[in-house]
Amino acid sequence: MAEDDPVPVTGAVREKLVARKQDWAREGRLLTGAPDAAHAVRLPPGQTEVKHWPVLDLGVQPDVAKEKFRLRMEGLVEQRIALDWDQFLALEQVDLVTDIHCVTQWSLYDARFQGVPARTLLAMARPLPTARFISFTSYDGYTTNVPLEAFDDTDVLLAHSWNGAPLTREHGGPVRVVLPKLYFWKSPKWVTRIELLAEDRPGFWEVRGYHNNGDPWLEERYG
Ligand SMILES: Nc1nc2c(c(=O)[nH]1)N[C@H]1C(S)=C(S)[C@@H](COP(=O)(O)O)O[C@H]1N2
Ligand SMILES: [Mo]
Repeated sequence: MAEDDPVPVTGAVREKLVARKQDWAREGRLLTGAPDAAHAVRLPPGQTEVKHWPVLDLGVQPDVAKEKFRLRMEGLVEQRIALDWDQFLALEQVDLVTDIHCVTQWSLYDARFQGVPARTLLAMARPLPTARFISFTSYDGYTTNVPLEAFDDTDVLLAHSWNGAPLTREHGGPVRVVLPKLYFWKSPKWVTRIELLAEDRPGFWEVRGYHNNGDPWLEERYG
């Protein structure tokens, strides 16, 4: 949790769900061993298409008031950023239509997100040459990590809208990351802090048996 930005949360961490997903990682559940097939198919190995977007989180959904919202980029950067809601919305906005893939096996096609490109924030903060990894922190205390190259991509967004409407609280509003090339646990909801690091820092699921990289096409579920 970002101690300096407390927001009210409702619910309690669903310990049973966390324990079950940790067991899946230990048992290697859902692994199919299917080959990549060079993306000839749209569905990554072991996935099933869903028509309705499921909600998946730890069971704690923070209520982030717009006045309280801050989006920070810090760590190994030339210029730290701390944007409030209006400053965030004043940045260049883009639309992105993409497929998303959750490690619990569902894939949703053609999700339309609107938000600020990751590259816009990186251009403002200017990562130092020593920055190689990203650690995200969310208002529910969730963390996850990706290599800087994975975040520094044209299809990565700080999204605030989905299908033309504000992102609902359950899907991570006011702002979530959308990083479609990796399993969706690498796309933090209710994000507030983006830290640039020299050393990798595994996040919530990464320390509970989930893969550090998480490429759905390579079926990097557990590791
Ligand atoms: N802050 C936060 N972000 C999170 C999670 C979470 O528990 N907390 N769960 C992750 C997981 S496991 C998935 S599959 C997606 C689910 O996003 P959705 O609920 O919008 O489908 O959010 C990811 N981002
Ligand atoms: Mo997930």
